Amino acid sequence: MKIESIKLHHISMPLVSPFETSFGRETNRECIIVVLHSDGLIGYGECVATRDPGYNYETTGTVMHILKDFITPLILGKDIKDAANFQELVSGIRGHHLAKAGVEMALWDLLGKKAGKSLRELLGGEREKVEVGVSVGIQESAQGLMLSVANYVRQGYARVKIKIKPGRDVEDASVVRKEFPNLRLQVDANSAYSLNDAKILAPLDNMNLLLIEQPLFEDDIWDHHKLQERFKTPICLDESIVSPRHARYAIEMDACRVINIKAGRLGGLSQGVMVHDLCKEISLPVWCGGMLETGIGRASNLALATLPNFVLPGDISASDRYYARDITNERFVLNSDSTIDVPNGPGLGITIDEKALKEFSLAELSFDVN
Ligand code: OSB
Ligand code: MG
Repeated sequence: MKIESIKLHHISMPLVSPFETSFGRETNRECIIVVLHSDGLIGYGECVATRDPGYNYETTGTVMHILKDFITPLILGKDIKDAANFQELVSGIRGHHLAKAGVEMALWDLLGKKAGKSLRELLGGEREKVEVGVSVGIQESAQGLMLSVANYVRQGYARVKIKIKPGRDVEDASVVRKEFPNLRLQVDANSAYSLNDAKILAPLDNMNLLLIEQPLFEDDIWDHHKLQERFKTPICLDESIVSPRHARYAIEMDACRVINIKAGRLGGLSQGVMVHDLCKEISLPVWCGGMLETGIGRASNLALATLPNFVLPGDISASDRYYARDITNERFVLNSDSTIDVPNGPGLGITIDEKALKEFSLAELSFDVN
């Protein structure tokens, strides 16, 4: 596909409610939307970097910089065959996975539209709908958290993840567990603990949690091994797994028993599929993580989560859990069995609400072949 033009939209969308994690609180979600033109077709992608470098070192600012000054010159006017070809072209750029993944997503959308196939079909996914859960941010109090969880359970979410941080961990989890003894429940610390202070997490091991996500620093795969040794609950890595190699390291070190796959963090859907395949070989369960995506990224996550080894529910909630207004015309809704239908139109299977995109726009950049 010859890339004839590239458009970058830096947008900010109001969340229906603030989302608080161990690294901060977001009331608006910023991200970068990538638009590629080729042969009369338009491909859309989403770079999931946020305004602040809290989850990852990348930000909407660094993504704009890397896309404008490094990725665009490498791909504009080029004929790109597939995702592997794209990865080869950008292989000289170290890191900046969130930036690369947004472009790769737009390329997949184009490839699907050209072939008349959905992204699910291109990736080889099997299911028409995927099991999902909801990720609940840190609330004012443990009681407030319980009420928030109750509200999501009432809506039909059969799996709930709660965010934890030092001072808001064991009690929060135990209040929720008491109220919902049979709920599929998991926690996510977003790297808020060191191996030393992880002692305080010990009671979590007796709360029948599905998993404990990323308790330690992102570059601490070895310490996660030490922690996993002491816990019967599976440790799940998110931030630590930035490439298929890191997935292999974590597996070889027995640093986790579950992996959260995010195409953004891994540098693209193609890398997400590689981690999936690696884990499938040894029956290590994976699930699809989320980054409060717009309808674009949500469609991509749903397609990825149709691969067979996504055996745990993903952080892919219904559109109304995040945004009153989205930039896609399609809105994703929760089915009564805690699943969401996977789009089956060509590519990502979504269309853009241009008016919304414009209204949420903070800045825009365009690059054309002459
Ligand atoms: O760690 O999984 C995470 C959101 C932003 C950054 C990191 C994370 C999250 C979530 C939200 O947990 C998942 C979602 O999109 O619903
Ligand atoms: Mg996480």
